[in-house]
Amino acid sequence: MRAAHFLIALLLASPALAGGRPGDFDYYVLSLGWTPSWCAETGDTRQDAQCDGGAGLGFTLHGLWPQYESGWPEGCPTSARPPSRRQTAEMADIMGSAGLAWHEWKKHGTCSGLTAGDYFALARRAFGQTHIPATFSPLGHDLRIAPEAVEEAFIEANPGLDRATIAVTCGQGRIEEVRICLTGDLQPRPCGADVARGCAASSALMERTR
Ligand code: U2P
Repeated sequence: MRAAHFLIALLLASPALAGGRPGDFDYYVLSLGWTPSWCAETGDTRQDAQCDGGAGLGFTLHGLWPQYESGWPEGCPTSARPPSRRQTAEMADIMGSAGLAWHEWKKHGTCSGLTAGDYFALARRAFGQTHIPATFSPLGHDLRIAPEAVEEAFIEANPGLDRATIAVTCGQGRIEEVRICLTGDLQPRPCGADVARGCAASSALMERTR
């Protein structure tokens, strides 16, 4: 009995569902990562080239994630062919690395119901239609900023976005991501409650672009 209760609690607590059905989801989250934060937390230790001086990366495409109204599918069983090396390498200009493109296909792209080529093309279109506010590209100095101010900057730069369609995340005292909620044809739509719950800190650090 105890074990059954534990299993049910575990399932209810887990927002990700391994083995969803490709194409069976409610909306997309376009996730934009602040590269200087990723570098400080992960990339510098790996000596990743996207963190080198002169790389100039600010907000980059983290992923385009099929979502349920609550939670999301991941690692869907699919007959779609995995992307070629060339396809993942071609995403590095906006994602920072081919490795991330591969990971995002396996975890999220397989749930899109699209071929790898169409999934990457859609992700590129979603990223390309989003205007990065001028203050962040490039950011010439370290900035302590309220997450709401990051949201406001994106709303101002992107007519069609409002507070319901965007969320900013933070961690380790840094702004980490901007998440924008989109319909299947990439129109802004309200985020699910789980995605909308963003950074709870009153402010966080955005380090300058390198
Ligand atoms: O937040 C940590 C990681 O969980 C995945 N995630 C999070 C929220 C959400 O709505 N959807 C989602 O997929 C992301 O995993 P990744 O793609 O980085 O492996 C996110 O980084």
